[in-house]
Amino acid sequence: MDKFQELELRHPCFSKKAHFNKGRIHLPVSPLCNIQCKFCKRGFNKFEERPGVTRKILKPEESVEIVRKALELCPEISVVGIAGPGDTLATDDAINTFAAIGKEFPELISCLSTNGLELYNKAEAIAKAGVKTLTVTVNSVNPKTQKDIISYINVDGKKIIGEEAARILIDAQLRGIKKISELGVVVKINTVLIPGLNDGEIEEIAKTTAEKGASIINIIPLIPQNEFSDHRRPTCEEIEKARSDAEKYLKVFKHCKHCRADACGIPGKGVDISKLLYDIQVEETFSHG
Ligand code: CLF
Ligand code: SF4
Repeated sequence: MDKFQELELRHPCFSKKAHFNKGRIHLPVSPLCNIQCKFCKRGFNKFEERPGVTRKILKPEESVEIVRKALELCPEISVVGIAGPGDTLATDDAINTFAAIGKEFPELISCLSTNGLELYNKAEAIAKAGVKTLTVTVNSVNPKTQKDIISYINVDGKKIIGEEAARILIDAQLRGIKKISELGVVVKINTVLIPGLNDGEIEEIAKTTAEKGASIINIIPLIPQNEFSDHRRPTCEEIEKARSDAEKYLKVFKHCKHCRADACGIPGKGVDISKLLYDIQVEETFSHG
């Protein structure tokens, strides 16, 4: 059995079957982001079911006990993911967390989700921390489109905007995907489908990322919010078209649940047990997968 076939049995974001009988826990340890996507609205609450939302930020050292508790409540958990609420590589919290989790629970699959800006720079550290699967959100490989999806990026404390920012991000993502794939990590692509912006580019995104080593893609329908609150969601037909465009080059995962940054449980069963893990009062004050 090859590495991908094994993931199809054990990782709920790699196959329909595993999605309905395997669990994942997300550890919300990454507080900051190094770019601004125009559709992103991060927040803290306990009711919204979408990326970028968490009840709290967990400290890396609190993670081991949270995972232990989660496994008691849901022994089907086979994946520990970190997907926010900010970018997992904007700080070292995610890498440090995986290093600790790997020592304590070596049987669990470590899964990281990132915008990819720092992926090339941190690839060795990611592989060394035991990450086995990694998702990069690639919304365009064309700087003229990407510049309309992001407001800015931050590199070494410098804010960069426009096409220059878009070019740097795309270049970092593609170099990062190639490098981390060569280090043996299985790469999944998440693409937010934005009608009128990138819907004609899905085939190109899949072809380009497959050439760099990606194995599978997940098309995520836009949730209109923040600067994109006036945009519309893609229709079911548009989502199907995007999936069949992508399928020419990559396997397509079709069961995504837009998980919160602190989600826990078997995604296909639709029951989130994270409320049982975080016994706290939160203020109502919002990734990645
Ligand atoms: Fe989490 Fe993402 Fe890993 Fe899965 S979620 S970091 S690859 S363990 Fe999965 Fe949730 Fe969709 Fe993400 S259903 S949002 S694709
Ligand atoms: Fe950052 Fe992810 Fe939000 Fe984009 S979607 S701004 S990469 S946290």
